[in-house]
Amino acid sequence: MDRKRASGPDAIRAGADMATAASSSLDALNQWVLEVARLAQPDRIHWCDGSDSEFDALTGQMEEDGTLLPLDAETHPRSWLHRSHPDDVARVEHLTYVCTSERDEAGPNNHWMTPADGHARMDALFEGCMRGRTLYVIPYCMGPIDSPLSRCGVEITDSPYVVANMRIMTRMGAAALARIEREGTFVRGLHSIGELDPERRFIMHFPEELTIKSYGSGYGGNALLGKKCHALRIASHQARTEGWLAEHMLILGLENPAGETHYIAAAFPSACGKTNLAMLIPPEGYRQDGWKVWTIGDDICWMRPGKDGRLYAINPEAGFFGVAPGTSAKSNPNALASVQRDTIFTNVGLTANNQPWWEGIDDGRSPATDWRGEPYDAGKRPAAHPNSRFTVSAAQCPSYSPRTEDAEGVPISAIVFGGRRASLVPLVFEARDWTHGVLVGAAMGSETTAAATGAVGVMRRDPMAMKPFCGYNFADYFSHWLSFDKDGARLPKVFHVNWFRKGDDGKFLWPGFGDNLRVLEWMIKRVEGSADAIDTPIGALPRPGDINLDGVALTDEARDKLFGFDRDAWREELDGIGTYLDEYGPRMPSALKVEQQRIADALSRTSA
Ligand code: GTP
Ligand code: SPV
Ligand code: MN
Repeated sequence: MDRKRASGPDAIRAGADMATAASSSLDALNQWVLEVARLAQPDRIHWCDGSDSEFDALTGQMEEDGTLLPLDAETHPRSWLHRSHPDDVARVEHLTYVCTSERDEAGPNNHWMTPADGHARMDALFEGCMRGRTLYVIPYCMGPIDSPLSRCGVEITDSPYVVANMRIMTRMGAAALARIEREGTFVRGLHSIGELDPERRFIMHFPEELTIKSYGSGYGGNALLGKKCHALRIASHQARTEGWLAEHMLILGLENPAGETHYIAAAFPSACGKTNLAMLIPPEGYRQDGWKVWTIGDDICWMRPGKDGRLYAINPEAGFFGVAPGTSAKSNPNALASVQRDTIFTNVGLTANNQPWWEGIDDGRSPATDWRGEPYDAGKRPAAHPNSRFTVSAAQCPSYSPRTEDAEGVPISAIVFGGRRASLVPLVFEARDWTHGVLVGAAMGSETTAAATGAVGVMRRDPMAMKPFCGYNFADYFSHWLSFDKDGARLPKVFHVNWFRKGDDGKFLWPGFGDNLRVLEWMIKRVEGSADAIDTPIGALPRPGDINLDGVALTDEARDKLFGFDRDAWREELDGIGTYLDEYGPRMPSALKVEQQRIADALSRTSA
């Protein structure tokens, strides 16, 4: 079958020929492409093969039409800046829907519509929307191409920027198509940038049909459908029925001086530190002793129990779509090294020499142009949008782990939950068992960030960092998590961290970044049984002496707040958690409510 024939003016007719000639497992795909073409009326259809020449042609075309601005070729070879529409700079949670036949399936954590209403609404938007445009068919694989944990999808889009990003973020093209042909199943993602009108924008999911329809945005998680739409919302739904977990987690390997590596998965909400932790460079003394962090993934983790009862994880993605602001040689040298070439930057500022620039890069250069393409004026707006990002292949990261390609995944020793909490929550604590760990995840709170449109800095419950991403009712999701605790399971220990505790002066009390390794070391020693802690009603807390703080200057206030807990304030927190669990009604597993009550009771007893 000559897929090349399907691009060009006769594409739709050629597609029809293909459909009759194709093997049965590709029939459904061809049929769908034809249906979409009939609805959206593109001028051309292009089947993406994922080749270098295709990427070069696409980026060349985008340079010509101004979608991509080439950066300084000496300092940033094969790299570009894309400026998105100023009303299209982040995920849109209020326009994101999960369409299940029963409303309770989607749960109070999702916006809901019936599948029939969802399709009707979206199909009306898609009607004729690709006239004058090319329809790109992107076959992709989430996860190593030969891994049993991986899943395939096909995104149809009219945005070449999306194609270029998907090429970096997923295993895209011929190999994915071959796997789809073999398996006969794939997630369907239909996307159009439409008019980029916030009033005509929806991100809809039909988990029962393994289908996504997204219209009116070209940005990140709204448009790169393999990422949040497939790998979290649809995949979480699949994972529930197939006995695995699809999570908003980084995966890292922590190698100790003895050369042993433990793998850690950590769920922090958007813009709360996953990329940074995944690429951490240990403090000087640790480096000398032989500690090393290996990066497997920075945003999404799929894991399932292996034969030995442990959880094995893969990173379904192949690239990073990372937050630019705050990335510096000091905070995240690995990220900075990764983005020196072959990178697409979105909504960052520019220096006078066409080099990318963002707040916090702190390298002595200064911005000339802001993310909207206007002369930089500090009084007007930041040079880089707070949610500006880089898209780069994971393999370009100096700490990239070869185990990322491991078809079986890596065994997870610890799961870490964490949020952005200016008050109350200590630096780290350990859950006493799996059920307590699930409650700790379910009760996660965090202040909102620029990764989604809406107010920033508002504290909300964001269970397991999945509030915007769980494709079904949270009550059922917590039950699913609890179900992993069964005979033969050797589950990871569960921890909670807070890098963002502030002092009375409003400044962060913990240095964070590389120094977070000190906390990871304690966790791994807890896993191995060689570090101390004190048991408290909220979990096991290290004393300052249990964590290596050599070279870290902490004030008395910092020590008290990072390593202590305020009983009265936690009693209130537990009340809040109880109220939150009750919002889910009788579907909420009783084990979590019993656990919440156990801790609330323990807090009352110790107050006497
Ligand atoms: P998404 O890609 O949106 O899922 O975000 P993420 O969780 O990967 O967050 P990322 O690592 O990009 O960090 C977001 C912001 O938090 C950046 O501005 C970082 O500089 C900042 N940050 C990350 N780690 C730390 C830390 O340990 N301490 C402090 N104070 N800030 C941090
Ligand atoms: C997030 O918001 O958690 C991200 C960026 O990782 S996006 O791809 O837009 O979802
Ligand atoms: Mn994310």
